[in-house]
Amino acid sequence: MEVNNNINNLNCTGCGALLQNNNIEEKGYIANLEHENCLRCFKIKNYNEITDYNIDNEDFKHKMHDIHNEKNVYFYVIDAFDILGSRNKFLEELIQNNHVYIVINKYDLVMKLISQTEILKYFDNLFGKSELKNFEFIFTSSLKNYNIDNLVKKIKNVKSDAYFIGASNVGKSSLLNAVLKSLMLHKNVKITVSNYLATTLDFIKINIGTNYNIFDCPGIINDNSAINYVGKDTYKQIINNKLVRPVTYQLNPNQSVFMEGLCMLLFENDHMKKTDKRNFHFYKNNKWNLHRTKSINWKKYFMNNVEKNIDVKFESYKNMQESIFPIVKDKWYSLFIAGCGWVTFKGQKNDHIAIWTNENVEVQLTERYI
Ligand SMILES: Nc1nc2c(ncn2[C@@H]2O[C@H](COP(=O)(O)OP(=O)(O)OP(=O)(O)O)[C@@H](O)[C@H]2O)c(=O)[nH]1
Ligand SMILES: [Mg+2]
Repeated sequence: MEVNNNINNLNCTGCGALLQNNNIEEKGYIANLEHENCLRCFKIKNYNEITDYNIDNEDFKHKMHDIHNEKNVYFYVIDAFDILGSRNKFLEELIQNNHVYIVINKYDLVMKLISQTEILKYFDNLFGKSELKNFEFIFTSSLKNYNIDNLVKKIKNVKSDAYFIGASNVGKSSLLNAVLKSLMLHKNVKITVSNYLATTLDFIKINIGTNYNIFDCPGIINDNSAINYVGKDTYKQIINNKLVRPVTYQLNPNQSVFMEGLCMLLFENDHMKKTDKRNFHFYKNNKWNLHRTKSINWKKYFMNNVEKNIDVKFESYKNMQESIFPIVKDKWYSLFIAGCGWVTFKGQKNDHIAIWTNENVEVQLTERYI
């Protein structure tokens, strides 16, 4: 019996996986040899239903090393909402000497909240401290078709192969679909996109009629992000696809805010008068509920309320850790929790702000974002 492991070395045009009709459990499975898309892409496109495979980040990193050379141009895509959860140190190191377009995508999520000048200043400062040496920014929204023409211009002008890289779910494939649409080439190729992680499975080569190719790359699953600890049925409650509406809490010293079983903001400040208050502005998925509680009871409250709305999958609550940020200067700050969004507040000298979450979830204090 002939086993058709891989059909003339064709790749699925939706996710890049090598097509095969041997094993339904493996990526690239196709039942009908006339189809261009694998079964998984068909299910995503028609039923928004994802088939999970074991995604090997290490394998992807090796592939990135293999394709990397100093001439490549990179379009490094970042999520304007989840900046910390979408940056990746491995990638930034790898491409540090290349020409990099930092594409701040999903700009629609924040564009009504911050001016172009302010957002540019923030990102300039942030990436000025990174490994990248030769970069420029472009703000886009594939959802609103914002600035896609500008992106197309940049792509047409590259003098080398170009790679769309970044974390999973930042919108790399959606951007390339928008580019193809703007060039009226979308009838030829339509890349599969989804709300879930790890949609694109292998490199997808695109040619728009220039001398060079463009590649859509699989996203890296960032292990610093809280998204890794959320059941996929509740992704929608954490991954943000709508304009963020900040929620403000006025906290007394020794009050805490419970953030849906994923983390807790602790404001324990004995140096303050009991009647003093500070405003905390939470930028998170609008569906995500917050709850204020007394600091004395916070751990008990947390344990009693985990997994109420969001299906949190921390293996053990023993692996929780408190990241404390002592404030040394009176000014505005944004405290990011990877995968979740951020909290903006005006800190005062001697304040202590802390986040309690799983030890693998990265928390970072920066200048005020929004
Ligand atoms: N609000 C908003 N959502 C977007 C935008 N671009 C993409 N999305 C959504 O983000 C999700 C992920 O998009 P994809 O294009 O599949 O992301 P990706 O980076 O290719 O993901 P991987 O293939 O897993 O690496 C989808 O639900 C998109 O609809 C945007 O500009 N704004
Ligand atoms: Mg993709």
